[in-house]
Amino acid sequence: FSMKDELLARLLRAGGEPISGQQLANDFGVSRTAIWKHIQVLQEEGYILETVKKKGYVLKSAPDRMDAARIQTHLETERIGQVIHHFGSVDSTQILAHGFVRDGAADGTVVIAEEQTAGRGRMLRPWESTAGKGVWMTVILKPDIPPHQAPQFTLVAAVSIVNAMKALYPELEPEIKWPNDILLNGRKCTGILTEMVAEADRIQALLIGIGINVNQKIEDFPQELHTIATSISAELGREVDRAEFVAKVLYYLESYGDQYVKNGFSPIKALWEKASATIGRHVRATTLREVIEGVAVGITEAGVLEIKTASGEVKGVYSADIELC
Ligand code: BTX
Repeated sequence: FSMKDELLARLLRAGGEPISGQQLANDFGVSRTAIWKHIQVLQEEGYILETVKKKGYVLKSAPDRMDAARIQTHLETERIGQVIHHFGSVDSTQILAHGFVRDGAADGTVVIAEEQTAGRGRMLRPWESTAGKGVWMTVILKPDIPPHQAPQFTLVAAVSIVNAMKALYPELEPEIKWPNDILLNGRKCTGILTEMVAEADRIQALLIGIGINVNQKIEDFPQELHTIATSISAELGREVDRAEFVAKVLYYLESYGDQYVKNGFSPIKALWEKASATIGRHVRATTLREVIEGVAVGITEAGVLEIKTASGEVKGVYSADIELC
């Protein structure tokens, strides 16, 4: 971790008590001036720090940011999030994550940004990623499963996010729209984009891209999203701590991801169906080849959506846009 992160972690742990510059300098093996420089960087980022004479630095207040040290104070995982690369503004965490994978990133590495200027959804659609308001992250996983089992990780991620929302904000009733949307009161607040780097028979890495609208007001979204998008805070009526929320998402992602790899898809499938807004509904599925209308009857062990058409035929859909009719 960077020295800035270590310093921030120390200040957070001190819980409002001063820490002396000399002490920090000794512990990090650097000069007091070096410490002072990092304190200045934190101040520029919005952390309010006070210098108490003869005693040292005190952290008075922290802005809503997702610095590694902030997420890690809440983290309950063994692997996911042990390495976090946090950025201010990037084009897309997904693009950066591919670079980290090429450089041999460890299983569980998280790439997270305050803002994305070229966030993307499926089929290269744009993903709106307002600065400082959402969770824009890519989690790099290296599960020991064959490539054909990778798509189910989108559903594992969806179940994880739903459970993180329910654990922290029990007032919310998140629902999953197959395969990768999470809705609050019928509006989209989350998108998931799973990409894979693989050889013929083994996964080298999964890149689970997660975009969650957290603290936006409806006016913060561009006009075309006003009627279809929402955020956690718009539904709750208050702002929330994004770092705490990210830690909870990572916790469930590790626990359900491990469960999937160990015990197969059945337990996840049950959780998914419980949170589903799709099953039992009349849907219109637009795939690259055709439009299928009917009642969504369930998902298979492979995560495929099954739709029963008017003629009684059950069709499996691997990838599509779903409209709930
Ligand atoms: P998707 O293709 O299902 O959804 C994209 C569509 O959703 C857009 O065409 C637009 O209509 C709508 N949309 C765009 N932005 C938002 C938003 N903020 N809230 C609600 N609706 C929106 C979903 O693709 C997958 C999104 C993954 C995003 C993450 S963020 C971290 C990572 N980096 C990156 O570039 N992508 C992923």
